[in-house]
Parts: sequence; C-alpha cells; structure tokens
Amino acid sequence: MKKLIIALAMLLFSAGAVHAQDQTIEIKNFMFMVVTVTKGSKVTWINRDQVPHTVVEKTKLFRSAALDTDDSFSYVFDKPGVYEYFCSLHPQMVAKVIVTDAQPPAAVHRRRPHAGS
Ligand SMILES: [Cu+2]
Repeated sequence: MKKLIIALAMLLFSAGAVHAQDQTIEIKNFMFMVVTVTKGSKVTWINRDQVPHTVVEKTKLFRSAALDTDDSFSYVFDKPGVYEYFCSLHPQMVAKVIVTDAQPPAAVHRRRPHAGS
C-alpha cells in the first residue's frame, strides 16, 4: 500500500512538472535571448561575458544585482504576459520573456480538399 502511494505521488509530481518549462538564458556578446515559457516556469540568466550585466524588468517587477562572469539570476513567471527587460549597465541591451498559459495549444483543423465529386 505504501508503495502504491509513493508511486501515485511520483505520478502526480511528474504530471505537474509538465506544465512548467524552465529555461536558461545565456548573456553573451552584450545580448540576451528572447524566450517563450509557460506560466510557472523559472527563467535563469547566466552571464557569459567578461563584463558585468544586470537583468531589470521594465516596470521593476524584478531586478538583479550586477552579475559578474558566470553569475546567475532567476525569476519565476507566474502570470502570462510579455515581460520586457534590459541591462541597467548597458541600456541598449533589451529583450523580453514571453509567458504563455499552460493550456496546450488548440488543435489545428485543416480543411481537406474534397476528394472526387
Ligand atoms: Cu550589460
């Protein structure tokens, strides 16, 4: 019985994990990457440049400290939306994180050409 409960718990846990898709963004050559994630996902930025960078959301929703080489910063996006952010040390560095609902995309119905008559 105990084994069954553990198996069920593991099943529920893995099912829940399907919704969030954690992503890592490498900051390289003074550039961020634009990523799309589902809500609940954790996004981690890692600085691969030899100069410090920061990650600052436009409305100050989140703001990292200065990240030295190989330092990282993470944020969990709970709500769908488009989150624009920049580097406060190099304001020309701008990018965004697109957060979508966890719902699977609606099935695409294609029209089939009529066969024959
Ligand atoms: Cu920077």
